[in-house]
Amino acid sequence: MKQRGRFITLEGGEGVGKSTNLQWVVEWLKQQGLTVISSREPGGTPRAEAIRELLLDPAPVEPLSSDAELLLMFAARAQHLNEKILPALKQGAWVVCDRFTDATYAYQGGGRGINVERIATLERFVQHDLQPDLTLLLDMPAEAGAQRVASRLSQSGGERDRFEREQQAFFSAVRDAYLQRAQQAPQRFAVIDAEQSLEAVQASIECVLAERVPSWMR
Ligand code: Z5A
Repeated sequence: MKQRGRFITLEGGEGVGKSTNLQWVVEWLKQQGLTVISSREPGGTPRAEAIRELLLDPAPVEPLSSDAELLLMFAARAQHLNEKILPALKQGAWVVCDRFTDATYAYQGGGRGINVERIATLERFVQHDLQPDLTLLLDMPAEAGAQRVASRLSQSGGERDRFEREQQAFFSAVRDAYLQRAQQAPQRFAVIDAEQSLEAVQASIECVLAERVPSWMR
């Protein structure tokens, strides 16, 4: 029987560099001879991407309640897990994902103020005992992340999504919740200073990967 693949997630507030570094992590793992797929949340499969559209819609026909937002996050996750993540891990592929359930604790828990016990109940229902093997938390002050997003949007002419329209206080609460999660599970999390240059961020990530990945390949 094939050895189960490993599950690595990238987390952090807006603009911290998750998308930029995700591909770099994938390439690093491939260079070790591993079979790797990348994905993102919310989304990752056609139906889960359709739910993402609902969640990010900057001008919804009616406000989205916090409870509906939470349930849609887990609906998308259930689909993503069953259709993509679990089959890939079972076949021995490694999965690198831009956000996962820590984002729910940070945004719906920290940002929206939903009780963490309710989130934990849904987490158990959808994931059973699945947890990422490693979570790279790219951390920087919320204001700095917002500046990166603003300059990216001014270059691309893109529109802010429903989350990107939130206030600074929301993003500061998100950051605090992420850091609290990292403190609660230090063996799973690696906190990376995302304010450094891209080269320095990638050097920090490489240290973490070089320390953990070889033992998982034996
Ligand atoms: N959400 C939720 O509420 N609950 C959940 O359970 C889940 C998600 C799963 C969609 O996420 C939204 O869903 C998200 C939370 C919510 N909303 N927010 N905010 P998303 O991942 O699609 O959106 P995002 O977090 O806003 O991603 P982003 O803005 O694309 O940020 P990023 O991927 O972390 O950053 P980036 O695009 O790689 O980099 C941003 C810019 O900075 C870009 O121009 C880079 O070239 C630049 N950059 C990156 N690194 C550096 C360094 N080191 N130095 C200088 N410049 C850099």
